Amino acid sequence: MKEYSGIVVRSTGSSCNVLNSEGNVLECRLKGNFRIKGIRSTNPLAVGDMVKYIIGQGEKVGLINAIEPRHNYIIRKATRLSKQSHIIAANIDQAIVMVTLASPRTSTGFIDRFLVTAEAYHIPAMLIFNKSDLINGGELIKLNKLIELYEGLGYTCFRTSALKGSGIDEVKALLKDKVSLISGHSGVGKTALINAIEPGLLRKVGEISGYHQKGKHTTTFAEMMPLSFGGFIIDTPGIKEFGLTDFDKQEIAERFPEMRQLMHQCQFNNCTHVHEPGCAVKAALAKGHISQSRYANYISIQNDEYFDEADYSGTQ
Ligand SMILES: Nc1nc2c(ncn2[C@@H]2O[C@H](COP(=O)(O)OP(=O)(O)O)[C@@H](O)[C@H]2O)c(=O)[nH]1
Ligand SMILES: [Mg+2]
Ligand SMILES: [Zn+2]
Repeated sequence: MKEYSGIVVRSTGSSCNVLNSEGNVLECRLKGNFRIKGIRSTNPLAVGDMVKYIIGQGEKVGLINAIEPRHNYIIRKATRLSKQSHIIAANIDQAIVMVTLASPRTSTGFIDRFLVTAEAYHIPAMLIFNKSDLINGGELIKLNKLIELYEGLGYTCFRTSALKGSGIDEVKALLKDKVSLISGHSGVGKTALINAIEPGLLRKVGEISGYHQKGKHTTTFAEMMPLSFGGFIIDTPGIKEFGLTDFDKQEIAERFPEMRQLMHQCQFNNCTHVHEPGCAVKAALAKGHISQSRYANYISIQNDEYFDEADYSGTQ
């Protein structure tokens, strides 16, 4: 039997959809009790996985017999206390967080948790500030300051209005030939953006997946969509938190680029940058070289319930 290769574009656990090199999508199942070494996951396959499969003459469903090694993947714990995790997506080139200062307003806490997680996975991250058509006056000043802050930290920022079509070409250039994960609160405009980038894409994907979307995704599974101009976009509907990774508390400061630069100058090498004397991070904060909101979110992330569990490090 001939072997084919393809990329997983939808995975529901028991079966998945694979896009093959001819551009066709077909349903595949995993062979037997296939296990990937070292990963305790509720779903052995995730969108973005490159697979090999065989399919019998006249058969409708393919059989996956190999998964290419992942160059990265992002996970979510099945539950907070669970040792098992759910793989959201694999082989991601960049992670985009879509935010807005209009409604539903995105907090910097949400933004910074997203960025910290992307840093932990070494996935380049960028921000899209959507609904720019609704921002003016004092809010525009706040938006400019936020963009200045994040650009200054090395995160590319885009301003878009998915509704009016502004900033869309810049986003298309960003997405071209890359696998991009897009995340953000429900209602910020992810669907509107995808529609602006490629009209009809969501409908097409919906038809292939065999479910009908009445303007809204009802699924909680990540969906990977091929872009006609090259590249893939992964929408993560229903996935509230991008984070919950397997890194521990001591690593958090390293995931803040502005702290990473300074932390080696602290008097104590196990400095938590909270109350210790001779802390280079606190000194930079006092001088205004580190933003108040970034520092506050660093403290807040340190206090996240997630990190109270002693049991997490090393488990996936
Ligand atoms: N004014 C304005 N409204 C927008 C914009 N983008 C999306 N919306 C509206 O915001 C609502 C939620 O958008 P949707 O794309 O469904 O958000 P999603 O949940 O992130 O996919 C819809 O009513 C959109 O029409 C924008 O740039 N400007
Ligand atoms: Mg949506
Ligand atoms: Zn310190």
